[in-house]
Amino acid sequence: SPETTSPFDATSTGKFKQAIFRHLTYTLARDLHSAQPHDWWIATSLAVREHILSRMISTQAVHNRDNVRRLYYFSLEYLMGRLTESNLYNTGLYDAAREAIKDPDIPVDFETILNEESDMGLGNGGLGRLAACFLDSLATLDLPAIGYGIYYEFGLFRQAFVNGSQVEHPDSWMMGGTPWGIARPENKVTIQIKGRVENVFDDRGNYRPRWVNTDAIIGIPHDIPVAGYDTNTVNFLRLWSSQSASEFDLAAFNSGGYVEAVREKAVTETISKVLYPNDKTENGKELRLIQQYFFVACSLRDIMRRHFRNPENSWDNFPSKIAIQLNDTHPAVAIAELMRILLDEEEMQWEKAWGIVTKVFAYTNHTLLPEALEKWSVGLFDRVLPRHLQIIYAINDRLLRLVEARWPGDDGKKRDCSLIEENGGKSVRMANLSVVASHAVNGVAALHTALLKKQLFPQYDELFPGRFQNKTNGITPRRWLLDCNPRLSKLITSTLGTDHWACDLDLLRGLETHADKSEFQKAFMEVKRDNKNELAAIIKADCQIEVSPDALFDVQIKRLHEYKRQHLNLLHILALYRRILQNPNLDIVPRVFVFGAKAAPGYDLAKNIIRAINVIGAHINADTRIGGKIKVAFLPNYRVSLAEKIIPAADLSEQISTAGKEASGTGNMKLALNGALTIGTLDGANVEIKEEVGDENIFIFGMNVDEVEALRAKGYNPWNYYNADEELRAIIDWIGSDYFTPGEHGAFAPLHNSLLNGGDPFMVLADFRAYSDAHEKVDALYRDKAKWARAAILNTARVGKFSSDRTIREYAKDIWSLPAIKT
Ligand code: 26R
Repeated sequence: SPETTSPFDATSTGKFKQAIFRHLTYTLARDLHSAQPHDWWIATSLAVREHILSRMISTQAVHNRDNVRRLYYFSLEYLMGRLTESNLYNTGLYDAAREAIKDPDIPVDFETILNEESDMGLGNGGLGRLAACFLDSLATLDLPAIGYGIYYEFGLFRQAFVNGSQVEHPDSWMMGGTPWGIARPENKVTIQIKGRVENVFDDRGNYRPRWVNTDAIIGIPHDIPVAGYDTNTVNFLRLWSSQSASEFDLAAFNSGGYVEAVREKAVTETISKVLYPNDKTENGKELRLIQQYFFVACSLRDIMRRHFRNPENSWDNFPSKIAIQLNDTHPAVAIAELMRILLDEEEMQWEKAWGIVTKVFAYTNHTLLPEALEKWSVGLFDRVLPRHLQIIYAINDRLLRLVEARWPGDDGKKRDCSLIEENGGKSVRMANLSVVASHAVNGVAALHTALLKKQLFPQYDELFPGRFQNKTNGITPRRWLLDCNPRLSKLITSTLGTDHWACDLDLLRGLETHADKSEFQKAFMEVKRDNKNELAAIIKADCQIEVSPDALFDVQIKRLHEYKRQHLNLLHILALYRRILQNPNLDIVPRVFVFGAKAAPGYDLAKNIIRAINVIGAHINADTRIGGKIKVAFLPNYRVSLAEKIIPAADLSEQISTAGKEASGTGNMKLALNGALTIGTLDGANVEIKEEVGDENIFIFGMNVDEVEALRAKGYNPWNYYNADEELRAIIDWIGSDYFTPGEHGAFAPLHNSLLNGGDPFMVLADFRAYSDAHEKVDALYRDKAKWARAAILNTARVGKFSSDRTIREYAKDIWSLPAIKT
């Protein structure tokens, strides 16, 4: 039974304790009495790190000795969250550590110690968190893999609210040192940027361009170990920080320009300073392109060093040993860099070089939104990477010849396929480059992949049949159930009689037979209630709002974006508020609306929506006339560690994007796994969640993709909905008035305007009535405690498909051909 299989006896607890004290004294040079909670966190982390590092060394020794095929995941973002707790769980040392810390000489409790850790927030949202879940699954499945990215000194900004408005603060997550990043200066590399190309021909008349007058940048790797769950495999994430290669500019130095010389050096070092906080396109920002090139150039050098240090290896077996996955187009310049190395440095023939490149690379697309597709103006590209631009043009020439052969004389097809967009100024389309140079291109949910083929890249789907495939996203069940929801985990383990579900999530289907048992329903909902009480305490502390665990916790947590439609949620809140004011005896289920969302700093409408939710929420919370029937809590600084508190406490999961706009979503999976019911559109992975949990256990509403398209084609006019719906009209007028912001006219004008005169691009008004009706069904079901409990249980029981283990197995089989290596 699970109770007796725990390997953590007094010995391991004792050893763990010794390790903590040893690190406190000999690594941190701290004395027992002066040690701060932060020191205890570092000492605890170093105690578990020892175990992880010895496994990492042996894993890597086997991978290197056996010259195994590896996957290299290239991503500008990794949203890792906290590492100490998940590493304790994955290594099986959690119980030992918790017991060790009960020692009377340790004056802080376990939770306080774990709370000392800053999130490693090196990502914006879905794409970055997906990369982190994938690393966990890769290691857990014993797949040889290395993640590559940037060691940003500042991750995604910390969010505060001032008068309801978002203000950004720097996230100095490294301050005070992190035990998880291991600098490897011995593996530093030097890369080149800028300069110009000299067109030289060799004796035989071959074009031998020379890239000259470049600036040199040094990359220093920092390794974050990634320990699999319940296995010896430890992979790592290698993140680069930039350093100036040139010593101080001596001329400036000697002429008294000391400060100027040092500043010059500092510019290079800004490359790895900060994560760009946008999830819409960052076109035209030179530093962003330099970040992308810096990290892929360093990573390719590192891959080559590893490959060629084995004398058996050559370029001929390079593609059989190396698979590179591009996490969106952000690292796509790697394609041009590998071509440059092969053509210019290795003097390889084009066809051979191109053969290697296309075998090595595969590309994942994460968005269909046109404003998030990366494009670089040819002028900027030429300034930063002149030789790479030439190579992209050369790829394009060959591509257009292929297109001409396939569709003779068809200029439209050429325009669609070209890597260069010619709209006034020319720009490089990074998505097109990625599709053309990859042997596999995947979308992240079935619907998304279908739209990718049909809407975004029909020309390439015809030109390269079979290249596009689907890989529905997943989440790691370790962090998103086992670690974050210990109460539910314990209940599941005792009910199933095994804890193996954490690496075989389909086992949760075994809960189905318990879904109708009132005993189990009671236990399941008690877990939920305890989790809601915990979240209520956080809401009290962070928002100064009292909420009751009897209320339905209605949760929307994700980046703030028009297409995600937080403003649709707000309209519903206003409708409820108005209905209660009109009828104070209205019998509704009390609700707490929980929000968590950061807006890109330059995204004014998103910021206005945040302010509207905060200000209107505060007004509602303070209105004694409504007897606390609805409360609105917008938790500041949404991040991974906060998600881990919110998700286990959620009753209802808001997944309400305009159909066709959310590629997949992964929060939807986390919430369903933790027993929240979804209210959502037929968008992204919601479609597949519905298929798994069954129509009765999800609230689907609104237009589907075809209906959205038909309405758009017909000519969408939000005024029609405004005029036809009395309640909707009253609410929108409310937003447009200064009712919630006395004396401050037009406070929500950007929001108000986007819904009406701005044309309501995401069709909020069109879906409002269906959304409101769906919420009435939610209300009705929630009143029936047994029925709700049953549906919640069935959500947990039936979403095993969305384990990132399943996703990674599919990538390993269909894209990477990557065998597992048990070490
Ligand atoms: C160009 C740059 C500024 C940029 C564009 C877009 C930077 C970041 C993004 C974020 C996008 C690509 C993203 O996070 N997409 C999300 O990926 C998730 C994982 O696949 C999906 O679940 C989610 O639906 C999608 O929005």
